[in-house]
Amino acid sequence: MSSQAHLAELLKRHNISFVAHSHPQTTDLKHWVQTLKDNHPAEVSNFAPAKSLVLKPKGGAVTNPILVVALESSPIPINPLVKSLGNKEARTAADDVTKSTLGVDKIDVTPFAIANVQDKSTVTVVVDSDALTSGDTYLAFRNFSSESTIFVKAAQMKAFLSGSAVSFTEVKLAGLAAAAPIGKADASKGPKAAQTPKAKAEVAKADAADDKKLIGITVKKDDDFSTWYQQVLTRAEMLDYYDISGCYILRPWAFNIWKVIQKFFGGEIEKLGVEDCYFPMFVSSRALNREKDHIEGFSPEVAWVTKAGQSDLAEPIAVRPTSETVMYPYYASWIRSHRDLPLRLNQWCNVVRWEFKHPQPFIRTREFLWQEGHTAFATRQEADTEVRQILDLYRRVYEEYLAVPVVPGKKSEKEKFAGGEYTTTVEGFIPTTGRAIQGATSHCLGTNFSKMFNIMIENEAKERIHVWQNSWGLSTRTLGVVVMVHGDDQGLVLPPRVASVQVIVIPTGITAKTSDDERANLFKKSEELVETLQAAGIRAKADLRDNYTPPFKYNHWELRGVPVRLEVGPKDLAKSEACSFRRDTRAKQQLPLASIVPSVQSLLEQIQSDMFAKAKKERDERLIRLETWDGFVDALNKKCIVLAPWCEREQCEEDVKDNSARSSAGDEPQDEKAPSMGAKTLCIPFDQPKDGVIEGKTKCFACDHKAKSYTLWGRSY
Ligand code: 86X
Repeated sequence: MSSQAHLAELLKRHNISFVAHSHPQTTDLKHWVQTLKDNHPAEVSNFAPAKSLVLKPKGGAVTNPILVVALESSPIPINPLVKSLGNKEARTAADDVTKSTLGVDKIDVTPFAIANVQDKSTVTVVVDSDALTSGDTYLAFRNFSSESTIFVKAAQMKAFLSGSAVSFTEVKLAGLAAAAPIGKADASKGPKAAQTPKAKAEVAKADAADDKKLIGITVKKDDDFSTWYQQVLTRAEMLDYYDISGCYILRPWAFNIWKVIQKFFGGEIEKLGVEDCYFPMFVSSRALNREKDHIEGFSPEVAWVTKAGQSDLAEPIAVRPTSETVMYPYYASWIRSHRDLPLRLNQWCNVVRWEFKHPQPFIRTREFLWQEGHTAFATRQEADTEVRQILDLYRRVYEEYLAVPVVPGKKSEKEKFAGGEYTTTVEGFIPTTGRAIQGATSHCLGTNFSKMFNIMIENEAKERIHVWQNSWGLSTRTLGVVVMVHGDDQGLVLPPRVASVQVIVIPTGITAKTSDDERANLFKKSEELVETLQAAGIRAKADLRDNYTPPFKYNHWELRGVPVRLEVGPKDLAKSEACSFRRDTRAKQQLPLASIVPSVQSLLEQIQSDMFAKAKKERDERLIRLETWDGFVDALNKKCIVLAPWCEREQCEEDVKDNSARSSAGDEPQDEKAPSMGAKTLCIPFDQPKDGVIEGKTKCFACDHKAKSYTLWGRSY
């Protein structure tokens, strides 16, 4: 079997999807790269050529190879790299070593060769973090001994490596190379060999810079927002990529925020009389299709289960994209009289919508978590009241917990949920991209669904009437919004109310002269401080790891967005103080330990309200009020949203969208790099300007009709 066929077989066996591409034999890496540039399959337009190299640590066992996978364009600084892994030196492995350990010839090495290794714990795999910045990018792997290339998505390769038992690390190779001393063939004799105190200090500084490169955020939020967002999410350990496009792993650091939202919102709806429940995730096609009319537009997104093992199911079963069709047949059977009302149920669950637009973690994913509330009332008025109560709770989730300002309002006819009577929404804003984002929705379904599902009661006047229904949902999109709004070039910035660690205590000021007793005392005092804070209900934690320096720990917790750091050093203790650092402004302040609890409490509250005020100021500065079309497209291009008087006609809304699209071709943008999309209405804010529309007088900003309301417009997610 040719090596290429072998690789294809191997990938199939591991369920890794790939694209195989034949081309003329290539002579060397450069030639190969050029060949791919000139001629590659259309579906992999977004790809990066990769190279693989096998190293054998010097003095290490022949059977403990290091497999390095890098972008073709990245340098592989061998010695700095192996040193960062804790080895002394290494050299490229000889042909026979490669063959005996990875089961392939040196020229055929790819990361997938580890499938051939019996004891995977013997192999270390290092992947160039630049190769992983976008999980959706295809990596091209060349099989030198054949005439073809295999393309695999970076996320798939990563998932394959993470799922195997090899020790797998990501390293920023370009950063390592930059930090390596120039002109030294042997880097091991470089920095660490420094002898004078000054040279040692320089080395320490360079090492710290190195550490930061490897683990920190390497791009600026304003320069490359999408890479920044991916790096923040993965390096702050909120999320990991998965080997199915559009699906992501929510790690505890993210899930803890979700739990805070669940606790607040769950508690509030309980007070309103809503009860939690759980319905199955599967829907029969018969049930799903009862809602045909408005399902129609959504049907390409429905995921179906068609098989159990190898045998086809008698009937395919859908995975819920939302639960109206799952729940309402049972509402029909449970609701008989007005005494059965109101029926108010909520469930926290996952839903699946197989979208084909560009996925983005938390913001647009194929599976997501949400709560969906489904309620039924005897009267329109009760339903109306609830719609607004729930919407106000959504506003509070964003404003009081996530410190993100939102605009509550009503959706236009074009943007509302087609199955309902009207839709209300809270609209957020991402300043960096200038795009608005729907935060949550609360719908009045009217009697549309009760008519479809025969949900009827006999009212007090003994008339058979259809019940009034609402549905409302808030999803894990919230987590994406909080990251996008507050994060900075150092990483995540968490609002205190949702941070699972609000205060990180770090002992510092330990030098060679510090005695063991002094050091022990510092650690003890740090622990006591944490206990004091915890007793007052503050989510505090001490970082007492002894294998990391204080600056390393500072970076570690800053990247993860912890709102407050307390540094405790011998000098602070001598004065009975701690030094506080706030993540949002980076301001430092000495705090007396005697009053540490109230000081930290008020600091956390201050941070929470300052973060909201800052986000609101930024949003308000980009919310432009216009009376006419003049300046509309210009405002959008300057990353603003616009409040303008509008006639509320659907045709007008479509015209605005067309006339504000930068290019008429391709309406949906791939991501924020393509801000050419047209503007949509975001909502008709409930809070209308004081000097608002004068009925019959004020003109629509976009056409010759009379305006009905001030409406918020913008490019949106
Ligand atoms: C609309 C409406 C509503 C309960 C909410 O917005 C909040 C919580 N549901 C959801 N919607 C669909 O009905 C829908 C249906 C199918 Cl089949 C689909 F594939 C996607 C959908 N997306 C949204």
